[in-house]
Amino acid sequence: MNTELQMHNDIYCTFYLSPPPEMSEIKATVVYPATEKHIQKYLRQEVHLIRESWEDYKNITLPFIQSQSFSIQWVYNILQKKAEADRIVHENPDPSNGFVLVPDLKWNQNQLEDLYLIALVHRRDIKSLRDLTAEHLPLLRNILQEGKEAIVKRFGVPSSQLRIYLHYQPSYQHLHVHFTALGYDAPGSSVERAHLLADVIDNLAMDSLYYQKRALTFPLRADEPLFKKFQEAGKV
Ligand code: G7M
Repeated sequence: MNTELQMHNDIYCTFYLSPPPEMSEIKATVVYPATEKHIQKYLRQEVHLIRESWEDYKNITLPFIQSQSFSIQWVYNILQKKAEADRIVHENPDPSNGFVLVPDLKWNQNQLEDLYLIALVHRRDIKSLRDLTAEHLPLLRNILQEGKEAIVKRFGVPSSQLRIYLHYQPSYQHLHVHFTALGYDAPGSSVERAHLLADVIDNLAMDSLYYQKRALTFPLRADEPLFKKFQEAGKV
């Protein structure tokens, strides 16, 4: 490796390093054609927290989601084995309580430090955390149990080193669960977005309507149309 000293002071040095080509590979994700929403998603923006009551969900968020057409074709492609079929780590084929576990788009699978998989449910009628009731407990328990087992079997990572959670709001309105290495500060794993699956299961077991009662907090970028809807309703 080529090294060039930039600064030296006592026991502190900084260097410029030029790794050889075989060590400087860059993984690039291409979205083509990208919608305006994709472009906004990857731009740095001012972010605000929204505190969404159940009424806000019904009156503002849900109508907005229903008016949008952010495609989830990639999810259906995975579920129907039209894409990423060779990447499937585990599948429970049951139509109501089954799911597919695949490596997330963000993980190149070269190292376990940033392990990232995603479980996509087979049923198509659950948009997000807000739709979950005790009826979905068997499905959620399957994801938690079988997901952990599949990951330790395939990658040797024990469940005590996994962060297993849902996003609220998710980017894609088809229920999915994130599995990331605990030591990896994965994007979207912060408190304002991540809900641990084990906690979701406990909450639903205590109260079937838990997620149809409580307020949920989530971040929105200032230029997002949903943020404008909350602004218009005087909620921010
Ligand atoms: O919870 P949220 O909707 O924000 O997360 C969606 C997750 O799906 C992200 O972690 C994405 O990286 C992942 N993802 C998105 N796409 C378009 C794909 C895809 O085509 N394949 C796979 N395997 N993961 C994806």
